[in-house]
Amino acid sequence: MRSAQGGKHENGGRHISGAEMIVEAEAVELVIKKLLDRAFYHSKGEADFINISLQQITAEEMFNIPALDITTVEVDSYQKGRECLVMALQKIGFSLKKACFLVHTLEHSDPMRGALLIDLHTLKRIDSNQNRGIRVTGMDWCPHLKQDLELRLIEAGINNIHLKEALALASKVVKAPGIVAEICWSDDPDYPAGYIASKELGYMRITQLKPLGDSRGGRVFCFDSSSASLEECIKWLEKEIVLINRLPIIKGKISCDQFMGG
Ligand code: WAQ
Ligand code: MG
Repeated sequence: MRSAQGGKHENGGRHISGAEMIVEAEAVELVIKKLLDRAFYHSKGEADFINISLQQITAEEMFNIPALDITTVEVDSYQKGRECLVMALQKIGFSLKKACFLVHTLEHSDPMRGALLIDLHTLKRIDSNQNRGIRVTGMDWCPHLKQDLELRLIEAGINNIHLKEALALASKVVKAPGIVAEICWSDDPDYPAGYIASKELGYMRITQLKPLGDSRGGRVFCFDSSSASLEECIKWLEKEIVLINRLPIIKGKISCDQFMGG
């Protein structure tokens, strides 16, 4: 599902919300109703364009992958959160300059429904769709895991729809050929948290990456062009169907200073 205000996305409408679900055939009607509700009632505003598309898929077409493990870094301001994000990028091998550039790129990105794909060597944007970016599709949790996931997240005090969807997405993104890291914060004005995901860090949430009330958000995917082909990477992100078949390990919460020091 994708929804926009002021007409279709492709005609310049402002992106309101989007979501992906993989369900058994019997659940389709129910899920369409859920997606419609999400499209209509959103903190970013009222949609006047909604597109819901359905595709039949078979078990043989799907890849199964595990969820990334979750760490939460607690910060008391979004400025501190962004410092922490820069530090995390440095921990996985980026220079300070590159790390700052990537965070700056996300800060100043135009609103869109997809992600910016950035080449790590040139620091240039390499996805071709200027207004849309790369839209990752075709991922969800295995239906039989959803209840246990919910219980684990409730127990950890972090159960919400943003996290569940973002974790599924990031788990897929990190497995893409050539992707070294993803950084993200939500475009929902009432959701200030975001994350960095990579093979080494797993899914590292940062409790504040933007001020409350701000409806600017986005995603940056960092691509190493020396290790994979761009076509393969985009095919994985946009076309392959992935089910998350292993629950995340939920590590404890740490403070920003603990993370910076450790
Ligand atoms: N593929 C690529 N980019 C996307 C996609 C997608 N499927 N969906 C959203 N984006 C981009 C787009 O630019 C949005 O404006 C931006 O990401 C933010 O999307 O653990 O809710 O769906 O507590 O608002 C982080 C959760 C939640 C942190 C992120 O993103 C946590 C979130 P949103
Ligand atoms: Mg959103």
